[in-house]
Amino acid sequence: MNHLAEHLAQGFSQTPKTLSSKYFYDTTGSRLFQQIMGLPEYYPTRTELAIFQEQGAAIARALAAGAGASQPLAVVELGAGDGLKTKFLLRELLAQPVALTYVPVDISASAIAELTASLHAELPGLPTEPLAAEYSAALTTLATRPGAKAVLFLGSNIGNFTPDEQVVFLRELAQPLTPADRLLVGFDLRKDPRRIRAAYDDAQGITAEFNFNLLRRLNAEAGADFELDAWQHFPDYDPSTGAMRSWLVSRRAQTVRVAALAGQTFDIAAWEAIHTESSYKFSLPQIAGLAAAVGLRVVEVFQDAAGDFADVVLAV
Ligand code: AVJ
Repeated sequence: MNHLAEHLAQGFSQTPKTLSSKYFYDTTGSRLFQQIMGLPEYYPTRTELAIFQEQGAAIARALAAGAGASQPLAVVELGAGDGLKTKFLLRELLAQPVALTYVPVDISASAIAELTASLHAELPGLPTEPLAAEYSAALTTLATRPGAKAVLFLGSNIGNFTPDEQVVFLRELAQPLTPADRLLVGFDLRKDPRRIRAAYDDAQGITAEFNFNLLRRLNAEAGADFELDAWQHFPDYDPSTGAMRSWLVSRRAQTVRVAALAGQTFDIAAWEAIHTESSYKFSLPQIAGLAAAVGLRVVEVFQDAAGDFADVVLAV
């Protein structure tokens, strides 16, 4: 039994049925997410990019401050993706008086391969140690690698975790850090709920394709027989909790058969919803509370002028 089939069996035994957004990112999914980042409705990427373009030098100084000139600095990025935004920060970090190594970590092997190639071309002087792996592998790197670390967790990837998981994960990230280390976390901030919802419900239907790709992947890799046109992409935002959630809603009663689960079948009721992603939105007091809960101090907060997004430097 493969791990995707196992995940399906586990997620479909829950109420509501659930699939993890980490399985969005096969080659097709990574390409679709790149398209999403360029959509007019999807503001987070270009907003964080603007923060790096306008305040990159100050962010780089804050990240390198603990390392000083005496020890090497490893920039470990969780969920590096195509690295488009990070390249701006890396250029600024290369201007700092510190010996730099970049360790991009991503669950998508194709994204890591493309990123490595583009870094060799665009930043040939930067030693790079790519890792095609889940976040947990990065935690091992953090605990065992000598020298100072700047850990990057950008793009509001943290929003994919539930509030409880956010605390657990940040605590795990903070645990191996020393006073020389820094953590830079990107948070998408609470704003007009209609703007938030529109970012996950674009007019061109790319986000819907991204969501459907999960079913396509289960068909290809777990031998499932999901019929894509029997499903609807449905995003909803709860402004009281900041929970932006994506669902796949079944348009009719249907039965799905999964070859990799020895032909096991799952009955899905008409208009039953499968939860596929959460993208939590944050307030600044909430971010401060999260940092305090895991024993981190807020060193500096960088925001765009409109207050749509925050990049927060944290330290032990
Ligand atoms: C990559 C997890 C930050 O939640 O905004 C974009 C993924 N999902 N559109 C997000 C995503 C639908 C994105 N993250």
